Amino acid sequence: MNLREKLKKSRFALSRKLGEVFGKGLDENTLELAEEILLASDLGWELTELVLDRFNKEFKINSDSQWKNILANTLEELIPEYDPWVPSVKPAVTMVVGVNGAGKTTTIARLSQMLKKDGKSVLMGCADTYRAAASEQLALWGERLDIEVLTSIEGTDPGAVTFDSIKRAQSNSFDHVIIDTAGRLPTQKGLMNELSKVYRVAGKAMEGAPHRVLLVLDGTVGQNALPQAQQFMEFLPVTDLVITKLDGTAKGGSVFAMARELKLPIRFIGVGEGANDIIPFNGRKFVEAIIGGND
Ligand SMILES: Nc1nc2c(ncn2[C@@H]2O[C@H](COP(=O)(O)OP(=O)(O)OP(=O)(O)O)[C@@H](O)[C@H]2O)c(=O)[nH]1
Ligand SMILES: [Mg+2]
Repeated sequence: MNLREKLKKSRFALSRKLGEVFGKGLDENTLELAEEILLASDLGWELTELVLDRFNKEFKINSDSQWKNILANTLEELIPEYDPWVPSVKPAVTMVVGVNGAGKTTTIARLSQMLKKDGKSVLMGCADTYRAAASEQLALWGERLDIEVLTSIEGTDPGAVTFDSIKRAQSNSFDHVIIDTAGRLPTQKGLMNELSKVYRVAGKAMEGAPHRVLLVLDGTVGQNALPQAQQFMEFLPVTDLVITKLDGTAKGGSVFAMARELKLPIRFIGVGEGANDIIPFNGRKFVEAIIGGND
């Protein structure tokens, strides 16, 4: 997969535009224009100031590679290398949460496929018992990717499906269980309490479960997703982030703001609608894709 191609909107909005500004030589307008571009790519106020400060201090010669190096180094420093996300237990239980339409179900299907390709067995459990079509959607992915699914009936208890999924995975020696949950807004307190309950039920089915709680964020929302993410984190011990739809946005800069503000590992990013359009996130590669090389 060509990451640079997938992230071309962000690349264009950040790197290409900055290239144009710096290419004209340095004058008093340069940094002001750079500021506008950095803010538009959703880097956020603090990070934008940080980058401008570096430009101000370090930019001396008018060479293309120099501003790129300054920007790339500054952004790369914000993203540490992460430990592996999969715990060494069997089954490893992952719960996936987020607001409506963020890309949870798609992420689960793609993640399961990735694990399957890695030789792992996966059970996808549908604890989204709200939407009539939720179970069918997951079942369809299951058929398509040849991955087992535990479906649920609309209106039933999401905790029950979670419990059954983990028990089935235990008795059939699955490596992974990934639990899909219904989309909800953190302001919907009843639904949020229900999510906490699903979390607790998982722990009753298997000690220590769920081992990972992935919060899926819609990348097109950019930094505006931050308060929502923080509210989710108040209800649940979220362990990792997934940022989807980065193919459809010029706000790729928000990834750095998220990493900085939420202090959680960004594990995967979604860069398209296809079954393979999820990739393990790597800060250096991400920076390279939106800044590195020539256009
Ligand atoms: N372009 C693009 N589209 C995506 C990506 N990830 C998900 N989508 C699309 O976003 C839409 C919603 O995805 P779902 O996986 O159903 O989202 P969800 O969070 O499960 O939604 P609810 O269960 O209704 O809360 C679908 O049309 C997906 O194809 C991505 O990385 N890029
Ligand atoms: Mg869903």
